Amino acid sequence: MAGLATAFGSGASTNSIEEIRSANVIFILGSNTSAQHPLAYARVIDAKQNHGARLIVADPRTTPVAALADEHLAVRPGANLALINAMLHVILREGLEDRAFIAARTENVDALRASIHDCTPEWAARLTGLDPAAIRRAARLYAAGPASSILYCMGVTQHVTGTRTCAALANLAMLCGMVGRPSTGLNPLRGQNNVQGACDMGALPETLPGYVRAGSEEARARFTPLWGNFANSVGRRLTEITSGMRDGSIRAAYVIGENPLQSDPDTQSVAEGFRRLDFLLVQDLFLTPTAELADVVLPASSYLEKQGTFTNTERRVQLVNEALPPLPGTRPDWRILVDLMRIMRPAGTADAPDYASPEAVFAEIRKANPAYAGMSYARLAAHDGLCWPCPDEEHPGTPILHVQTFSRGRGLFTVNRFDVAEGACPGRGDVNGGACEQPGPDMADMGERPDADYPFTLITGRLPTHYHTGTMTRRSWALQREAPEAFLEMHPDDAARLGLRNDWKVSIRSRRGSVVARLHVTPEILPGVVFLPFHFAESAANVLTSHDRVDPVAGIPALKMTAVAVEEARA
Ligand SMILES: Nc1nc2c(c(=O)[nH]1)N[C@H]1C(S)=C(S)[C@@H](COP(=O)(O)OP(=O)(O)OC[C@H]3O[C@@H](n4cnc5c(=O)[nH]c(N)nc54)[C@H](O)[C@@H]3O)O[C@H]1N2
Ligand SMILES: Nc1nc2c(c(=O)[nH]1)N[C@H]1C(S)=C(S)[C@@H](COP(=O)(O)OP(=O)(O)OC[C@H]3O[C@@H](n4cnc5c(=O)[nH]c(N)nc54)[C@H](O)[C@@H]3O)O[C@H]1N2
Ligand SMILES: [Mo]
Repeated sequence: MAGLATAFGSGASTNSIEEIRSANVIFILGSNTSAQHPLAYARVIDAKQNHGARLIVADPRTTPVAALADEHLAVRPGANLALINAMLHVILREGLEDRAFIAARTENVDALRASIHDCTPEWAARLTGLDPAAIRRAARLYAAGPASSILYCMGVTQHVTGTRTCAALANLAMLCGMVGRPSTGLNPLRGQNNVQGACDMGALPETLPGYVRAGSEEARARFTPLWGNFANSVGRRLTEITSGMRDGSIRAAYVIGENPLQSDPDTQSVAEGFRRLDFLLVQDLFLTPTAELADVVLPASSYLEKQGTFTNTERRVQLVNEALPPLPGTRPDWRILVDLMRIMRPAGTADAPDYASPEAVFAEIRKANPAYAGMSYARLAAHDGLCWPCPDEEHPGTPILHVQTFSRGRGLFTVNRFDVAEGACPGRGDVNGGACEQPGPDMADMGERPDADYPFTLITGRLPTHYHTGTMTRRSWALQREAPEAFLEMHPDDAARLGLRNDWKVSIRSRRGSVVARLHVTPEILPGVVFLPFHFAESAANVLTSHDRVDPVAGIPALKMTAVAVEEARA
């Protein structure tokens, strides 16, 4: 969101999923689309097989969507930004840019031009491991369009260069005039069914509903009429919360629908933080590892047992209805929150608001976030959802953003350097010689790079058959049958060199800890890179990952780049 908001003024997906079908070129980065976003993938297949679309996929692994690609760019983990900057270089060098669009709709192109002057495909080849000719072909394909659509996911954002790479992708789209038209744009595939909705509601440390900056005068003026006095201040990011637990600046926590003991990086330090709390409240469907540490657990009802809205990746707000009554002893999250608010109101103050129903909550959402103002439960039901912004009750919703102008007026080209000093040591500021325009503390390196002791780069991620920490999917016998245990993907050359065979149990060790998993030898991953899903508590990938390597702007941990050693597990 930070990368796109800087460029466009809005951090949301620009186009709708259905438009993927009619794209001429689809450029997918760091997304295992068939496994994680099957509905988007169905449109990719249709575009490719029935409408002649060309497909470019950047991924260190030969995922099913990469196997389908006309151009598979098997980029080294952490090097996306070098790839994109080289594509920008080729486009400008060969005059493939959309000059009319740049002149009419954007600003700062000269700064971009100067910044990527030396980012030749040959320069990028050293960092990405890619053939310079392949980078040139990808740049030409993307620029030719006429409608080119970019989809990306966690292989882009879960790196220390995540925000800069998103901003660089915005540069790419603007340079070729691929924004504001059907089947173009920049489409971050949102992870959960309602992560877009959570952001729209202000569930981000820096923003309140509608992306109003927390702590600002605008926030005070906008929300005081709705809420009276409220905590108008910037919060902490995820990794800052767990470090706050460790240093004692956070004493209590209320965890709703999240299992940080397995999903946050560096499990040991996360557990240490949670154990230091004076009070932990967990609200979940199941007794997760996090809930086991709690002082109080509030059992919540599942999505099947409640009413409300979800806002999906294309900004479509959809109504869901109660299909089953809540299990005895559980309540929907909204009801628990409202009840807690009533109990916790300071003595002598007016009654906390009592919302009679989810629809009453939605009525307040419409007031708090103008993008939702024109939506009602009746309209959402009648239209199969509406895409925001939808400012009034006559408005049909907005599947495509930035059609006439960008949310910020002109689209802003940004400088996103990716400079690796030759032979620089890992862990120091060896990438980005401070030339990045994004704010941020010490410019991080490109992640934890391999060395003699930890020679492999570990990517952590997902399987099609499980969901995150597995607290839900591992209770399904059918899904368990398909994927009963963790496995580590490794290239045959690496396995041969280490004398390891398929199906052996191996131990994977990082600077933080070690786990055991079964070895899966496959040519569908780059040599030197290994992949471990994070679904399995008994082989928990986040025991290995690091919490102090984060994107300096967004604070996202570098979950896709951990240096590890692999050896036979003899225990
Ligand atoms: N079945 C299932 N579906 C899900 C989920 C689930 O747990 N299970 N989770 C949902 C959520 S919340 C999310 S966020 C999404 C995540 O969806 P994805 O991001 O698609 O899934 P990941 O497995 O995390 O990683 C995606 C790909 O990034 C690649 N990658 C790693 N490093 C790099 C890099 O440096 N460059 C490039 N170009 N690629 C790289 C990996 O090889 C991997 O194939 O899925 C959602 N959908
Ligand atoms: N190493 C590594 N770590 C990662 C990632 C990675 O790629 N690699 N990806 C990261 C990403 S993108 C994500 S999104 C996170 C996901 O991390 P988490 O969100 O912590 O993982 P989940 O297993 O989805 O946990 C969700 C919990 O919510 C509960 N739940 C489900 N529905 C409801 C409900 O309606 N109400 C309540 N109260 N609870 C409910 C479930 O039982 C479950 O315990 O993991 C992150 N961590
Ligand atoms: Mo996610």
